[in-house]
Amino acid sequence: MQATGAAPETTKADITLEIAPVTVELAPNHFISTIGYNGTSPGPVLRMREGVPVTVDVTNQTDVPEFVHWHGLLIPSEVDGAEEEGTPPVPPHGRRRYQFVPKPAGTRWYHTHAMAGPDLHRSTYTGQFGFVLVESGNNPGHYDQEVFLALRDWEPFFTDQAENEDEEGQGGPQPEKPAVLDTRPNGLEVASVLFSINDKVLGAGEPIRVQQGQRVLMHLLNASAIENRRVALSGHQFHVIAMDGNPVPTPRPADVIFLGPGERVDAYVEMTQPGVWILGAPEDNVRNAGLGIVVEYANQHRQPEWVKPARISWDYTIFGGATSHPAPDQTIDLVFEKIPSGSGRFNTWLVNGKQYPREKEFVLKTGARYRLVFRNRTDDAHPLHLHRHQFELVDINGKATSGIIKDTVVVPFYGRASVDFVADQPGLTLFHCHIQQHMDFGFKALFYYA
Ligand SMILES: [Cu+2]
Repeated sequence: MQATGAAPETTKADITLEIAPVTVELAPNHFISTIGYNGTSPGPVLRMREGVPVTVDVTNQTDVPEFVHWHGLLIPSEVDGAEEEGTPPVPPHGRRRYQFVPKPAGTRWYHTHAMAGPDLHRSTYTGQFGFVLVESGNNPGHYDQEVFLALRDWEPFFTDQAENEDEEGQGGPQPEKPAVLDTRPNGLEVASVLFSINDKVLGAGEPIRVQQGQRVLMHLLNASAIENRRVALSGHQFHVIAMDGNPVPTPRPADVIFLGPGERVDAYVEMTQPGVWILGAPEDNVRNAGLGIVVEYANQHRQPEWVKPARISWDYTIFGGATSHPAPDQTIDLVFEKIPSGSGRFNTWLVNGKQYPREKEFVLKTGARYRLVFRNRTDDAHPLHLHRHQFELVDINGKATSGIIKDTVVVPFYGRASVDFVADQPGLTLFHCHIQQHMDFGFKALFYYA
């Protein structure tokens, strides 16, 4: 394994990525200007072979340093694509070579990992994202076609009107709700009024064309910098087979799929209901603002039909198994809090009472099994991501599960979740909320190895 830039660059790369301004036609005569990969957004689907070394040459045609993060891959800090872990940047108008051995197999993704702060034209607010499919020699299951669907929002803006209608945890147990709530006025949050799946708003692009009797494998990704999202497919059910690229112990149907920023779900759909249907957000305002795509059966020409799903609730644990977890060697409590307007116009986010940067307080022993207890004492549902490792869900708000292996999990507001992981990837390891603004204003921590 060679670190970034260590190989003679006379050898040809397997993959080249160019970070540069792109124009995205979200709808006829509605163009937006952003930054993308190889002239598009999303960038190309990158297919890699599990265990086969890959060389990626990245050129950066912008004026700012960039990082390409390989989300969900178990690779060294030097190439993981996070400044906090010591990955060198792709310099402005420069280039850098990433070399690593992709693993494990599954639906991963790549995206920028720069800071944005108050600049809504930087980092994950731009179009720098795409799927990585790490393929193994194993049979991935039978399907007739495969589609990649990335959920996005565009033209972000600051607002003091919090959008909470989609948050998980309403009516739930709220075990971390403080006895006394902080009622100071909130800082600005980021919102959007224009949504898409891949690069098109609902109805503007080509439909997913299917035939009766087909099984279609859908790779779903929430590539938003901002919000947790749901999608449903009118007239059909999703059959969830993997989360964050990893097969779930109990594959089963779901009317709605819930995805926090950074999360993926692989699901297949049996095409047994001829017609023209809308796959989209169950919230009318979000779907009507673009978050959807048409599914069209052969020889069907009617207007796309939307059918509101019966239930929109989401529960990770129903996809889990019943095995018991090995006892962890150590339990680490992580308490998340918000200081309303703690950074002036913006909120500040604390992990165990402190915002990043912080002391070297989380030091892991190689080979040990850790339990992280996420205590969310805020009124937002946060998608929490651990770099360079995968964790197993232990419980969500006290509901136990096992065998669900993920790299990102949404902790309900005022909720609690526990996850276990084995410290088997020495090197600096970043942990953060995948909502860009939360991460930039304190919601992150570094794990060290002893
Ligand atoms: Cu967050």
